[in-house]
Amino acid sequence: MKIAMLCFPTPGGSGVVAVELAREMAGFGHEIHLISYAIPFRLEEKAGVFYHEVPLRDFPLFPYPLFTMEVAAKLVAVIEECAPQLIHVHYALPYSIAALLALDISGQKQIKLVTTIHGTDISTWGRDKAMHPLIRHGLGKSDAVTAVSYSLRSEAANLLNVSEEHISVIYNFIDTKRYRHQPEKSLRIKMAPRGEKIILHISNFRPVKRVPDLVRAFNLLVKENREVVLVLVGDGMEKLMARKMAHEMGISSKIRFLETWADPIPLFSIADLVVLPSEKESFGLVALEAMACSLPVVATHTGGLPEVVRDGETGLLVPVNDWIALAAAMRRLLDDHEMHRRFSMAARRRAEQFDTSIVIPRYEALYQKLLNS
Ligand code: GMT
Repeated sequence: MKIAMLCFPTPGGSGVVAVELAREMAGFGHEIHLISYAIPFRLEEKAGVFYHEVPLRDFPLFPYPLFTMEVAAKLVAVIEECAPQLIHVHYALPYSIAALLALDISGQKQIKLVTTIHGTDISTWGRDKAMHPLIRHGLGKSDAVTAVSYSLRSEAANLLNVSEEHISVIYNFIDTKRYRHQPEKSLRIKMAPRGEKIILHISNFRPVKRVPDLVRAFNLLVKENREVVLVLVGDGMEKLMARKMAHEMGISSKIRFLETWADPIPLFSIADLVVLPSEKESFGLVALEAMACSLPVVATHTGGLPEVVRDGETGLLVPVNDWIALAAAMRRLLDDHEMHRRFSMAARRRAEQFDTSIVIPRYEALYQKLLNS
């Protein structure tokens, strides 16, 4: 098959899923044309994966760039040059609309369109009624729509008043051969020189990630004189706020602020816990990556997280916006060695249920079905 895939290049789950799906499909002998406005995060060279960059032109007359048009124009060019049979867009807006425009312009009616909804394309844009006609149009005109969790599917159906039957759930996936516990002693010593327990958080620090809740919860643990460090990885709007809070609480020396890491496996492998205090998380790819590395998860009971993290088995789920409960869950797992060991093993087993070998064939079957129809 020849497939064109559109995704965002910034560090984030939807781009990671697109890149990994492209790699896996190329591994099965398919030709993948990945389209984005910058080289996607974690994209490595792979035979069968071809990258096409959307040029973002400045136009001094108008303040807002014509992003959707630029994407459509690039897609028209890719359709002409590479003749994909199918377009798979990751994130409903603006990509499904750009793809429909490109298909209309190119006149290639036989090319199929698949849209995968990932999260805030529904939970944020879907709350803005003015955007409903566009999202509904993008999803309604797609030949197939997939959601990364049941929770996201029902949220989309409720918010947009579309039928759940039109949306199939295909969970995000993980290569459990690559993602596994492989600790580096030197990294552990660097992060926690006094043998402290390591609490890890990786995100893009958007308000939806609620990083301040984690800093507050961590502060409670530090004030109990526990030997703990917090490793905060990534960049985004609330990083400065987290630094400021840490400074005011007098706990800066206990927090390591790291830039975005392309390969998180070493960090998952030295940590004792990963924490996702998010307000909303349609799936929580970081939780799955951590579990594959045998790391228990403390997270909020929201969105698709309960579908990934088994509460009381592979992690502990707490209410959103409750840092006292967050601290209590972290405390339980850090103090109870037997529970931690059990959860680590169960986390790995749970992650294996999302292995690429199980999930990728579902995408392949979907593509094949559409091409045969
Ligand atoms: O939709 C977003 O907020 C961005 C998106 C991303 O690109 O990081 O994240 C979403 O998609 C991921 C991959 O499917 C999921 O693992 C994340 O849970 C989801 N984020 C939210 O729902 C906030």
